[in-house]
Amino acid sequence: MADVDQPVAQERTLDRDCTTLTRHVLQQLHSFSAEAQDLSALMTRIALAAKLISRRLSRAGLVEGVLGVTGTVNVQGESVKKMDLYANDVFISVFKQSGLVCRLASEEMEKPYYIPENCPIGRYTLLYDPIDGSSNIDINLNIGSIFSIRRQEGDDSDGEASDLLQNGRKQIAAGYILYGPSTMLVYSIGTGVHSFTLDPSLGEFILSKENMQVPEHGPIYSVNEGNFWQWDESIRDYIRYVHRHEGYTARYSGALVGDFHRILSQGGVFLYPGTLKKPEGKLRLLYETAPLAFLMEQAGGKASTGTQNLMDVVPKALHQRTPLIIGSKEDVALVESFIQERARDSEEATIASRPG
Ligand code: FDP
Repeated sequence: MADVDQPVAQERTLDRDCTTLTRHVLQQLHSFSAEAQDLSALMTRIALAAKLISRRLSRAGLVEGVLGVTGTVNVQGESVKKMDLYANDVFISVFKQSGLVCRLASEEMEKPYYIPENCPIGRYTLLYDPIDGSSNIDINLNIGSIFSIRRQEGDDSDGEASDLLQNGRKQIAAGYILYGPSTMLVYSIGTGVHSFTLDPSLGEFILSKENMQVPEHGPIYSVNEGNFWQWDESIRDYIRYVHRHEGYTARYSGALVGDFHRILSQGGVFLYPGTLKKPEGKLRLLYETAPLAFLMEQAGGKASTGTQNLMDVVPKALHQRTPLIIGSKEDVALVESFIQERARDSEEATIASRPG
C-alpha cells in the first residue's frame, strides 16, 4: 500500500532545506521594504564570509600559511594569528562594492576601516571580532566570529565614528558563527534568535532552529577558574556557592562563542569578570559582549556587567572592555546577588567607620 504521508513528509523536508538564511531574514521582516532587502543582503554577505573562513579552517593542517602567528601585536596588545588577519580581511572583502557598509570596526584594527566607494550610500556599520578564541586555532578546537550591525548616524565627516559610542540597544542585528564539528550561524534582527547550519554539499546555511529560548535556569557555569585569586571576593563567593551546591557543572573551552552557544542551548551562566589588575575585564563591548547580550536578551536571558544591564553600557572608546555575566535569567541574578551583597557590606562598613 502506498504511504499517504510520504508526499507530506517530503514537502516538509524540502521546505526546511529551502529555508536559507536570505529567505529567513525576509520572512522575519514580513516585508520586501528597502531595509528588509538591506538586512537580507547584509546577512548574505556575512554568510559568505563565514563560508570562506570555514573553508580555510577545514584545510588548516594541510596547507601552508594558515596556522601560527604573524609576529605582530594588535591594538589590544595580543599577538596576532595568521587566521585573525585572514578573517579580518575576508569581512572587509565581502563588503567591498556592496553599497551597504561604509565602515567596519574590528578587534584587529585600531580605527574603523572605511570603504569610500560605499560611503555615499552605505548606511550601516559592521562591528566584528573576526576570530574569537584565537588560542584554539592551532589545536583544532572550536572558534568563532562575532558580528553586530548598527545604522550609521550622521555623516561621520571627521572620521571619528563617534556615533558608534552608544548603548547596545542601537544594534539592529547581531550574531555569531561557530566553527565546530559543523559550521553554524546564529543571528537575531530583533525577532528572536535563529540558528543555521552550513550544508557543505549545498554551500548554504539551512535553518536548524527557530526562536531559540534559553532555559530560566541551567546547570552550567562557564568561567576561567584559573583567575580565582584575581577576582573580587563577590565572584569567589559565587564560585564557592556552586562548589557547595549540587546540580552545577563546569564547562569552559577558552573560546567565548562556543561557551556562549552551550549556555544559549542548555542554560546556565558564562562569566568573564574583571580582575584586581583589570577591573574592566577582558572582553570588548562593541564587537563581543554587546552583540552576545543582544542575542541573549532576544532568547529570554540576560547579560550584566555585575552592576548594570550590559545592553545599557555606553562606551567611551571603540575598543572598550566590560566584565560579562551572561545566560539564564535566574543564574545571572544569582551572580549579581553576590556582587550586591558585598557592595552593601562594604557600604555599611564605610558608614560604621565614620567618626561620630
Ligand atoms: P582569545 O583571547 O583566545 O581570543 O575574545 C577573547 C577570548 O579568547 C574569548 O574568546 C575567551 O572566552 C577568552 O578570551 C579566554 O580568555 P582566558 O584565556 O583568559 O580564559
